[in-house]
Amino acid sequence: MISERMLDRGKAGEYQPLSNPEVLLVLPPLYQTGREPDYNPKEPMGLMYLTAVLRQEGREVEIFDADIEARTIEQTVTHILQRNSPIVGFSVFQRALPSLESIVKSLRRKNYKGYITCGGITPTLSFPWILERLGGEIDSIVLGEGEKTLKRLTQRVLTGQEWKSLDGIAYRHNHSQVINRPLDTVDLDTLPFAERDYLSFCLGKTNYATIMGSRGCYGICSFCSNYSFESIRPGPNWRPRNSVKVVDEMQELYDKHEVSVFKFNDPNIFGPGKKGREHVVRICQEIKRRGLQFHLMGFCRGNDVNADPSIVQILKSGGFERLLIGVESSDDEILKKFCKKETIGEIESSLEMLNSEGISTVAGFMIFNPYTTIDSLRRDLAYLERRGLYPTLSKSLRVFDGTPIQGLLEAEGRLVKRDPFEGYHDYFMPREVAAIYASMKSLFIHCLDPIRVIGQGKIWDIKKAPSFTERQDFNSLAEGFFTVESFLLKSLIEWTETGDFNLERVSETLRVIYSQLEIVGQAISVDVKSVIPRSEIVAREIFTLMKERPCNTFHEEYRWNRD
Ligand code: B12
Ligand code: SF4
Repeated sequence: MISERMLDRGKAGEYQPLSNPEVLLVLPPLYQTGREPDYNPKEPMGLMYLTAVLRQEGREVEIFDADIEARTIEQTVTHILQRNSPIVGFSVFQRALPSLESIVKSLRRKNYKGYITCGGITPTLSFPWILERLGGEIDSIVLGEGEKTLKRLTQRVLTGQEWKSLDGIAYRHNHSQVINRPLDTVDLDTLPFAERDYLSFCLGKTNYATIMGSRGCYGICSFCSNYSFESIRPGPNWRPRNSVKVVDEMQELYDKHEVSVFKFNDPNIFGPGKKGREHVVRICQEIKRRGLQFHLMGFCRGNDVNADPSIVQILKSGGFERLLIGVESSDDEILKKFCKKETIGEIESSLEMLNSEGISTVAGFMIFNPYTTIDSLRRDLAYLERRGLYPTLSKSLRVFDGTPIQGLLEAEGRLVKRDPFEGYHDYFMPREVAAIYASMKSLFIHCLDPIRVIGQGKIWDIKKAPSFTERQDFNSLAEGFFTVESFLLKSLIEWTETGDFNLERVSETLRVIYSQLEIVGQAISVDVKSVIPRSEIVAREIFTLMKERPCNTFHEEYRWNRD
């Protein structure tokens, strides 16, 4: 059966019956030009869970991850029109908003009459912007976890029933926005295992599958969307799955598809306190009890390792080889502003404990953030070098809607709100720091990114090691990129402090950087000279940025339609 909306859309005689699948779940491409994603192609977990609950109800559902398939906007639209499902649901990251807009508008222009909904962290926290811009084309936005809501929405839409009274959705009505009350919490253990439609695709690229042992995080870091996302519904912010079921799911993937490398997508593998740690202990013990030889990676906070150092051995015995820990800054005052609730000393001690037992660590780090000073840049850089950590340096803290830091910066009078369809919110920064950031970005856009575009396939090959510990080549590649960025950053700091620079000095620095880039290029078979502009061009841009200091924010444009 068709929905009222579908009939509304067509003029008399124009209605075309919509076909199977009943629901098409789409991840729009972040890049609009058909460029391969710049992250490890990961299975779209959110859509996989939604698919699982709908299929459990007997619904015909397809997932179309246009991002990891590197589709253009046009190809994405064509595919959606070909499938012509009565319901299309988009899962949206902030930087995919421009793609969402193009796709949805094109679908409606081309007379797609089905029901369009969307969900995810960005739609949940930035829904007023989406409704304002696309409320005429998109029927509803699902707020928070989607399993229960999408199931009910699908039932109503496909049977032509009224859907506007459903909990957990927002929609536009005439010129106002209607926000229904949030839905109750999903009981994770009642959910079926995630559907694995993209498993072989992702295994082919990265050699690992993703898994979730829990949802949410007990942390309250001010820059993180997770807290706000989880807080829109009643109940605790962190919820574990039954540990035996988690291992059952992993074992099923091992038995059926020989998957032995897993990445935990949990924002934090540990829950709060002793009980929260015991959840991970149980998973590790269950893996060990079954004699499964897994290679595992996950995200966690340092304080959980410090609170009970015996956890390190347990993690190791379960197969954890690598943990990503958000260090963010080496400055305790900045960590306080971030509400990290731990000091750099504490975070370091957790890294050391893990490393001493042979568990490697990857650090999340935001060297450019609202509290960055020339001094903090120097200290952070020294810290990263001392610890042998190689994060990307040309990225700044992004202020997402609904995060505590957004309120904080607004209260400080430093927030420059931007429509998320156009870019990230900006915040005022001292001009000399903003000039350094703009210069780092210049190197990234002109040199590092084009090299990555060409070398992406090779980068994935390097990452496709049989275990996380065997990714030595990738570590040296990360070190190569870091060497280039840190060399420029050090020069920029020095020029700012001394004022002693001119075009010739900048050009000289760029020539050194270009020779470092040659080495990086060789590692990923990229003929660097053929993909980047002459060094004088980049040198001139950086010189001008440093001399004229034209910016007072870490301003960034979305470039996805150009890259
Ligand atoms: C894997 C991952 C990625 C992958 C995503 C791959 C993929 N296809 O899913 C990639 C590498 C692309 C990625 C990129 C980034 N990420 Co990320 N990522 C994650 C991570 C670790 C897991 C996501 C996941 O699997 N969640 C589990 C599933 C079940 O939840 P879900 O996706 O939210 O889906 C549920 C609901 O949202 C909803 N839903 C989702 N889609 C839809 C669609 C419909 C139709 C409906 C009805 C419902 C619905 O229902 C789902 C089931 O309940 C999360 C942490 C986390 N666990 O959430 C961070 C996280 C989401 N990422 C984060 C960040 C900061 C980033 C980056 C900005 C990093 C960077 N500096 O570049 C980018 C850009 C994202 C952006 N906003 O623009 C932040 C928040 C981002 C934000 N505010 O949007 C998080 C929370 C991590 C953190 N703690 O900081 N990320
Ligand atoms: S620990 Fe990680 S997931 Fe948890 S609130 Fe902080 S940044 Fe977010």
